[in-house]
Amino acid sequence: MKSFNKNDSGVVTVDVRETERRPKMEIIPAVDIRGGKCVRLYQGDYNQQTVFNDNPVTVALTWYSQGARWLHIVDLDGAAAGKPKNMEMVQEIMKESGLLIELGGGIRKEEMAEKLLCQGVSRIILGTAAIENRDLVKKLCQQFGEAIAVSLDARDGKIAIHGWRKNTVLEVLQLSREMIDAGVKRFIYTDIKKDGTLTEPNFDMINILLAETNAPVTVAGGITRLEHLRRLKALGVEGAIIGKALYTGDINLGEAIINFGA
Ligand code: AMZ
Repeated sequence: MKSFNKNDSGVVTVDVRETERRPKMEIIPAVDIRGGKCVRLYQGDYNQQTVFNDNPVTVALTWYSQGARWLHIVDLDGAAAGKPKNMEMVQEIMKESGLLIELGGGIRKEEMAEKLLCQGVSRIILGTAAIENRDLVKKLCQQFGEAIAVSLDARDGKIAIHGWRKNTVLEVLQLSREMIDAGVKRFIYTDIKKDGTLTEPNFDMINILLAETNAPVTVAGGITRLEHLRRLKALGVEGAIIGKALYTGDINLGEAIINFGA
């Protein structure tokens, strides 16, 4: 793990605390925040929302107590608005939970990315910026390396941006190749049509993506059973993000971590 700091002269420094590669798959619970609450959407549709808890901090503490090290936070208001909207809540989660945080949703500006990483977010996720601002992606990767993840959020194989409300014609593999060229070190792949559906991950696409890229890939969308985690681990994904299945009880986080996690 690395952490970033800004010194009095405004220079960003890096503190390398731990560098070993982790052979195990990281099991990462997801907290999606909208209007300050912990929600899940169905296929990313803002009109199909379930509120699972009024207080995301309580939820984060629960996942921590069950053995999570990382928390995947999506600021859904931020993804729709184009800038983070739930930062107070994210800061509270960081302060209270001790979890390592990966955060996405509305991170589209250099200053914001830098601020978040210096405030203690361990990894930031860029979605829309990967399509609309390649220079930003390049610059951030040069400066922050593995702390930058690009999300490959795809509907029917094509990347979607702006809170998944805008479709593009770009395919997952095309974007992943272009992002590797831009210096991106890790990806998060989400199949939008699987997300929040409690069905199964898109194993076909995950296979293809893993065969194509050497960069670590974390996957999200549709993970509903321990069997899915077993298969994902066998495929060699870096991480598995679980959302709705944790909230419905389809997957018990502690059990998942003991069996398949870091
Ligand atoms: O559920 C959604 N509609 C949604 C979602 N979960 N829209 C965006 N996102 C997430 C992406 C990524 O982590 O998976 O927001 C992040 C990308 O945000 P942006 O603002 O960089 O495109």
